[in-house]
Amino acid sequence: MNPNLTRRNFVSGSALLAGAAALPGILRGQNAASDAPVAKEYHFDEADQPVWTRAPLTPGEPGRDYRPTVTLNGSTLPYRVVGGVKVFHLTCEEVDHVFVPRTPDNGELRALCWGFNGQVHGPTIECVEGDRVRIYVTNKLPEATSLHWHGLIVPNGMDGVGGLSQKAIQPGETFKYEFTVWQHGTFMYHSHHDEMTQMALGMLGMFIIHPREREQAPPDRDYVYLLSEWKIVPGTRRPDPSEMVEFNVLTLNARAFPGTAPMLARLGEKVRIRVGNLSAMDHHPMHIHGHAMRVVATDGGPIQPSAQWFENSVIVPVGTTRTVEFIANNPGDWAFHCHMSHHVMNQMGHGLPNLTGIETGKLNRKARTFLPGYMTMGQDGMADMGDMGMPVPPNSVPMVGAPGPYDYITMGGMFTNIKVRADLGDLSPATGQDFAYGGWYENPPGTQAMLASAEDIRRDLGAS
Ligand SMILES: [Cu+2]
Repeated sequence: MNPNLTRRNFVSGSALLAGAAALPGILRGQNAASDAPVAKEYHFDEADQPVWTRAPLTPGEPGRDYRPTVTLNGSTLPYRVVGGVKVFHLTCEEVDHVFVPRTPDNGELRALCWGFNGQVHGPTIECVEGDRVRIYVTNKLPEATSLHWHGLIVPNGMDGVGGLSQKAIQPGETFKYEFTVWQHGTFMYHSHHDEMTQMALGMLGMFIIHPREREQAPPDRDYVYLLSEWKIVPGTRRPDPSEMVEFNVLTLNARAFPGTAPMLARLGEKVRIRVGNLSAMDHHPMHIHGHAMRVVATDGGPIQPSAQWFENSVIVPVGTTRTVEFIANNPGDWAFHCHMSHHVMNQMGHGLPNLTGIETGKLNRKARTFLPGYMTMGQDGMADMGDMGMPVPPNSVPMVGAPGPYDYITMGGMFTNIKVRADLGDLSPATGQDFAYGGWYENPPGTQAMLASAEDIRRDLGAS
């Protein structure tokens, strides 16, 4: 099939043959014609053959064919080109993974997980529409595995479902996957053998395919996030793969706040955030402050401009990706987080007695007779549980937070921030490999919430 056959030519050339079933595609084509800027959508030419049957193009190159994405707290998988094919190598193995690094303010949280190439989650695979890719998968785990390329339209035998489309990869074996990618967008990869165990232990990664035709308005910043959830009992070293309800470590790229690196944007830049969700059980409404996000793509493909919509919280269901874009036109340190309030806490238990509003004086005195230093917590809310320096078991972090520029930040889990600045100065590098906040935003006079003066209260509220 001719790779240059776009939806638009296809429509104009064979609309009479397309029939009623192709009507949505025709409408999409018309929208593309009027609204211009989306790149060609080869994979919507579904009336003919699956896209993987098309001949590959020469391998796309970073810089020339695309601007690489940034996977904060993670990395991008290196490749080499052999005979016109991009060759990748993933090694499945146990990884001693750090969820929250130690700082002067908090202890470390780490656990023995399963990942790829020494990291959790796996490195982001990045390629270009039309690339031929060959991915070697070496299994150094104690059990068999297989890898599925989520959202990619590949030959059945390359789809990676253990038992269904291939033999499972036994410990010590190396399998070879090879296919041509004729899609673009945000996809994922993950174990598809003993998924409950292997995905719960971290065997996930992102798979980004850039359009072959350079985008007319590419983003200045292109961030990649993978959401996941874990059960790590405080003081233990293994995530519990049998958990199906009470997840207590909620992560962005396998890091929980305060271990998440911030995103950065210069004032006026176009920011793209690609979010995949491979949590076991939970959808996550990802919320941004100070901006509205335009939803531009899912793992099914790009959304035509006329069909895109704005959100402040974009829900990313389990097993999907959502890609959003916005212009960073509002300077500050803006929160970006899951809006489920239990997903922005660390190692929270749901079996706590409700002590909100309880008079604790007598209880504390009595309990201290047999538990020296005992103090009831939670009677005035949970916010103090981080910054009071409450002792936590080894290898665990406070339920909430880290010190912020004004006060303690009472958030954990799936929480980070985006620093929008006219001048990024010497903030922490966008690689995000090191744990550093960089500088905090200083709010200009008159733009800061503050204690009301007695005069304010008298003037506006009457007698105080
Ligand atoms: Cu969530």
